[in-house]
Amino acid sequence: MMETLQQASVSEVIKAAAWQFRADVFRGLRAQNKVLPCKYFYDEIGSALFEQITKLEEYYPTRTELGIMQRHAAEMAGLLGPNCLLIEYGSGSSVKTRLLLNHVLDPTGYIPIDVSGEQLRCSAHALEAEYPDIDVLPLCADFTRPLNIPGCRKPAVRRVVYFPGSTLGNFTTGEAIALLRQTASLCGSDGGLLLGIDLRKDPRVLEAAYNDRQGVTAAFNRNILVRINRELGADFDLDQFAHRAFYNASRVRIEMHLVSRRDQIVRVGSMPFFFAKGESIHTENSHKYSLPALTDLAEASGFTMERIWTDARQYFSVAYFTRGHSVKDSVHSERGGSRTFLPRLEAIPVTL
Ligand code: AVJ
Repeated sequence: MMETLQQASVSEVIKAAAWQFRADVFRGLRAQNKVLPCKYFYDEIGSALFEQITKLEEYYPTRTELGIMQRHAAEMAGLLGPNCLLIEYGSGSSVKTRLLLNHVLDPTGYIPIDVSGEQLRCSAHALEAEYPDIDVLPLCADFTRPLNIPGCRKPAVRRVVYFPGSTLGNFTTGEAIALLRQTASLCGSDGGLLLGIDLRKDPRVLEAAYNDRQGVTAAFNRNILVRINRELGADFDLDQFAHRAFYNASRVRIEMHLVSRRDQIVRVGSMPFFFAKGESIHTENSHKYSLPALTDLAEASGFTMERIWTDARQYFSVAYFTRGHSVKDSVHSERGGSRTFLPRLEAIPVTL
């Protein structure tokens, strides 16, 4: 059953988010090497475009991860154990989550977290109907910010964060470690992290996945400019920015850029920004991991690698990290409130 959370300042939260978007865009476009944070891809249109990407022949990650989940969800659920509170980072359409929820024994609750409010509301609604015994408590938030995890009716034995979709790949190593350390603290000493992450492979396979023939990825990339045009009153000419995605071997990542086709001035509100011909806006990194690199990541973040599942081609992996015997941490009490606190403007509990 879904509870309705009371939050006095939802409109304030929305205003703060809009202000943050403007600040991030201005800072990114003023920088020496222009950059836009990839989390801003996911407005309603961007989320729909990403759903389309996941169905492309060239884009192997989603269906590969789904295959791993289909094959091993029961075993994963066994490791998670009974009565866990499942928290999901970047829940999107929650397709993979269903595979887990079908096997986890009496979860006390499911907390999907996503920046895309509309999609979150829709998928949480559907899940609530499908799993009437589970408290579904969606949070519209940026999961890199401190989170206040709402309490459920039943106390949880452990908190498990499910972080699928290779979203962690969007973070640099330093950012990834910071996020996972925060996650370790969020889920406590008995907690776990189930992480879905893309693996290193033939660069031709990688580059094809981000340069699909239908141009859906190009549209997804340009949509961030469409969003800036609409929400910040800018005049980006979409035809004057080329989609570019390539494998950066030394940094082990796919990079996406939007490259200016000519010298041009773009106005965001009344603020002009100059683009030289060939100058790029760096819009996304998608880091690719090796299995040893994943173990290192776990260790650097206060976790222990418990188990790892991959597909036959070793294209993608799902890893289960626990707190093992690493950093000591206090035990969480579901009722006693969490160690992290909620700055008022960080998260919108979604009311259904
Ligand atoms: C959603 C972060 C997994 O990095 O592959 C897809 C997003 N960008 N095509 C990825 C994306 C271009 C994606 N993740």
